[in-house]
Amino acid sequence: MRSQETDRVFQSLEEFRIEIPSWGFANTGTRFGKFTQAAAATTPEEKFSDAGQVHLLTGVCPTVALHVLWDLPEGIQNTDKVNKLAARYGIRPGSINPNLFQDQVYKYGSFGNPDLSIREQALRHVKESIEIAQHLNSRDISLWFADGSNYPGTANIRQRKRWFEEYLRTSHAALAPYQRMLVEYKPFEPAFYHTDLADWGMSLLMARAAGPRAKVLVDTGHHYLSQNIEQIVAWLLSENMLGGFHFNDRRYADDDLTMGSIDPYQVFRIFNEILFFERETGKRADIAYMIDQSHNLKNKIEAMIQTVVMAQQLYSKAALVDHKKLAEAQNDADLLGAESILQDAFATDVRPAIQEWRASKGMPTDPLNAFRESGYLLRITKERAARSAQSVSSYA
Ligand code: LRH
Ligand code: MN
Repeated sequence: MRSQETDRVFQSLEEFRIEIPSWGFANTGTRFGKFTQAAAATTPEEKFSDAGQVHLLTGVCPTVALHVLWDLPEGIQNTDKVNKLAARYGIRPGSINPNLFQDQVYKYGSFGNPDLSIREQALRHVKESIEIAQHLNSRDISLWFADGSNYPGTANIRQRKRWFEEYLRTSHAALAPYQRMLVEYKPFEPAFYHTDLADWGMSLLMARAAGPRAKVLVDTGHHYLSQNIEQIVAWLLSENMLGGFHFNDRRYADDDLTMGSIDPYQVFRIFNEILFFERETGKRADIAYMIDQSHNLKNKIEAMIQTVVMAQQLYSKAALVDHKKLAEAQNDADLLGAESILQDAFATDVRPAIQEWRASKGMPTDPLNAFRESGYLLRITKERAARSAQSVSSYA
């Protein structure tokens, strides 16, 4: 007979799914360089293969996020191949990420660029990305804009805001009825004076201006250290404008470290606000849980499995919070009572219950260990060593 606690862990794991990023399997670095890994994925097929392994071993990441220029360099023409890869490796295309930051033409911005022809080029890329998503039966178009400026006075911030409203509205009109547009914000980098979509309020206003199927995407690394991210999450839920997350962790800025590696209680507090909202409203929030990390030093597949396992632990800990008792303690201003309800749930070791759940699903109780024993890494290291040795390691 399972304990009530174990039942809650089981129930939470039944509903929790998280999307993994194709770029998490590729060689990535910082401006100081890139330390290449022989086993890194460089082709869309290798990314689907690695993502398929993570889903096979964990069972909870059925979709992989794709970045258009990196995974579909020929655009629409690549969609048949991608659909075949999805079928072969047992993982479906997830959110589609247009790339409006890599091309030289975007030096002074994309939708915010003073040059009309470049704004129009950016719009064509977003529209093609929406069509690609339709060919892949993907629901979410995940938009992040590097647009901004590096020096005071060099940008008309209000004019750029009007252009963003216009082009996001036009993009929204191209969405199919089942699709959504997720608008991500970031306070700085690569722009270091102003960023056009710098915080949750700006993304919320832009999403509202774009249309009813536009929501806000919260990348946990895109906040100043002193910001209360779970309060932003609570407000976006209350406004019915929370569309999804890019989970990662950081000590300083947008470090894109593995989720829960620095501040696991932060993620727990976010999940707690979401489950509290769902318990209070009695309805599931329509949220895309996604990972957005760059694994510069850790083995990329192991880091991804570690992240999915950590996400399951933090989500099921949050599921142990008794929200009825919490609401009573809050109403009674019982500070210690309310606080300890969260701390007790967070301190609960849910790993035995999670392993029991995996066993009940016929999945390996320890996915990371199962991966290490699978021999997959050895095989791909041999297969890929020659190619990845060619990839450049220096930034400049
Ligand atoms: C920008 C960002 C965005 C992605 C990129 C890989 O910092 O978070 O979501 O497109 O990382
Ligand atoms: Mn992101």
